[in-house]
Amino acid sequence: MAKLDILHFPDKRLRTKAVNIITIDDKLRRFIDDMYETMYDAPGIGLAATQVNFHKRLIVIDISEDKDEPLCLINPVITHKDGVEIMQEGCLSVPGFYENVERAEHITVNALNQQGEAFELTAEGLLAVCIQHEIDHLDGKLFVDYLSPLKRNRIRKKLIQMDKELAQQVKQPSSTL
Ligand code: QAP
Ligand code: CO
Repeated sequence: MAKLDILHFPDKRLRTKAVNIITIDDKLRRFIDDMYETMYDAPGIGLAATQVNFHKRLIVIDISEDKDEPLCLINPVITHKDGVEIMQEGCLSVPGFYENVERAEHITVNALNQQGEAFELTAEGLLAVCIQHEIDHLDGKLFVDYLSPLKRNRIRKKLIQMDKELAQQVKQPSSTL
């Protein structure tokens, strides 16, 4: 198992549209395990392959308190949406920022599991919001896209600064200061 690096907004690679997965084999299943490890370690409740620079349609989610309800969706497609729900969202690709976003309250989604079997899921509340947020990633979309340009630009500038400082810290580890 390995922890994967997470891309941060405004990295252009987060804008890539992911393609459908054709072959579900052991190599892909090992990658899915790495995605779970990365998400649980963060810690986060959802991670899309796009965020770890793998541009295929795959997401992992676990919204449970005890982190023992993993959910993997391969080639997810939302077939039904209704209602409106406003929830505060965050994102591992936008660390430290949380804003309200409006999404569908109830959804039905079709996907494949890790064995390549098709299944259908209906969701509401946090799970419904999380699935919509993660599928957005696969289409190159981020929650900050729903905010005003002013808010989005503030977040962009702060994250560019933060990542610059992080890169400096890596070049000058505390032991050499
Ligand atoms: C998407 O996001 C989501 O800023 C998943 O410093 C979030 O797991 C959907 C995280 C909320 C619906 C509601 C964010 C971790 C995790 C941060 C996440 C951070 C550390 C975000
Ligand atoms: Co996200």
